[in-house]
Amino acid sequence: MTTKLDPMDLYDIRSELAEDEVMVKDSVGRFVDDKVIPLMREAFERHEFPQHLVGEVAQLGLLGCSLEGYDCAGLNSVSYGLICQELERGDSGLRSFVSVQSSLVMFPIHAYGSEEQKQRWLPAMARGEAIGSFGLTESHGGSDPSNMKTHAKRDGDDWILNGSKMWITNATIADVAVVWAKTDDGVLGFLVEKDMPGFETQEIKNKFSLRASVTGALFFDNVRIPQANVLPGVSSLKGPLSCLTQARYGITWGVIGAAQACLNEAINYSQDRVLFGRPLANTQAIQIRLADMSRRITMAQLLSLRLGRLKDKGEMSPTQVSLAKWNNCRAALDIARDARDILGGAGITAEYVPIRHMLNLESVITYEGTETVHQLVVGMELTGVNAFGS
Ligand code: TGC
Ligand code: FAD
Repeated sequence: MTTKLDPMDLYDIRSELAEDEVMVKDSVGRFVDDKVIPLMREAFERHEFPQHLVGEVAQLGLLGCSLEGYDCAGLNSVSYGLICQELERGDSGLRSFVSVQSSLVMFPIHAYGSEEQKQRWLPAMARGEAIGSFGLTESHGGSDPSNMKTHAKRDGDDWILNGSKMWITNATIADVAVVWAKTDDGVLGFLVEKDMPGFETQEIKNKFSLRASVTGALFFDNVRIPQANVLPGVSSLKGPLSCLTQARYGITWGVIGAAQACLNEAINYSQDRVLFGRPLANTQAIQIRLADMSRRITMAQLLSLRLGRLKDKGEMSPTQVSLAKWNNCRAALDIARDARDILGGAGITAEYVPIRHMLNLESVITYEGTETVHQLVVGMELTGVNAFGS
């Protein structure tokens, strides 16, 4: 063998990227190496989201980066994917923050909001001065949002909102929550502001996953919402589900970063660790396991790049996103678990990254549609039969 390949990029995906995409990847990569990785272990251990990073993330233009106008960067979808990949190489919690702000809050305001709503929220959110959350899931069954109980009734020019949402990223730090509720006019998106009377939030404090991210519940007790805070452009489940397609796309890239961090740690550790008179990396069994991680990462990279190019041409289908979300999350979680094992006892400590990524990925494979949900979406495409219901 003559050429030396990049262990994190065996198929030289980098050479498929445009110059501006490489610049985005490298600048976010430097930020993650310098500012994110050094503090994530402690943030995870302390169960704290490093909120002071929000300003720097905003300065880099990463919030709402693929939206046009309103102080957003207007980058293409591949660049957004690369940003997610680099951020999640640091920690899934920071990528989650950017996903929610960009794909689940700024995207619906941009796609379905009034001009006044866009002017009010998008520039402030791009600058990181306002934080958003997205309330779709309810405690009685997140996979089936059509069964939502949260509802709003008209009262003159206002709406009265009642119900609750569970497992909401950024719940207690958000200035505005995009809340999806049933109404006589269909499923509508409400911009619920943090100080509206009757609106309460509560953090979930005992997580063993995504500890460096804020997760919580939202409660609505007769919250009065003016008509001006209702997204006028959508009135069905298509609203929230279209946001999920944006966020799931980013996740397909993000988890590659987590997997790369684990593979990198497993390579380094197995080269240093001497057992039975030779480095672990010199054994056939370990090399096969490392090679298998690399195979899975390479397949995930190729899937996401193809998906991104389709998205940029306006040709990406939700089923294709489901296949990649399922494949890439499964690959990353399996890689993280295997890397943890290659590190032996050391692998259970936060001194090394695999266990943190492994625990985070248990959430990532669950949120934005569980693995089963995405398998059934693909199954429905193949058979034409909806196997979700009874
Ligand atoms: P269904 O009847 O199939 O569709 C209703 C309407 O929505 C349209 N649609 C989509 N549009 C865009 N993208 C998609 N992926 C879409 N899927 C469906 C559809 O065309 C239809 O439009 P219209 O015009 O006819 O009204 O709806 P269903 O309820 O039967 O859907 C089934 C299912 C299981 C696929 C869906 O309910 C589902 O995806 N469930 C999973 C729920 C989920 O993923 N929740 C995520 C919550 S948010 C979150 O986890 C954030 S974590 C963020 C972080 O921290 O990073
Ligand atoms: P359930 O829907 O109860 O699923 C339980 C099990 O049943 C799963 O294994 C599932 O795959 C399986 N299952 C479901 N349907 C079927 C079927 N038809 N056949 C066979 N098996 C099935 N939601 C938001 O709205 N906003 C957020 O910001 C947000 N952030 C989150 C952050 C974290 C850290 C977590 C963990 C979750 C977050 N969620 C958020 C919620 C997330 O989207 C849900 O957890 C997810 O959709 C699954 O819902 P559930 O937890 O109620 O599980």
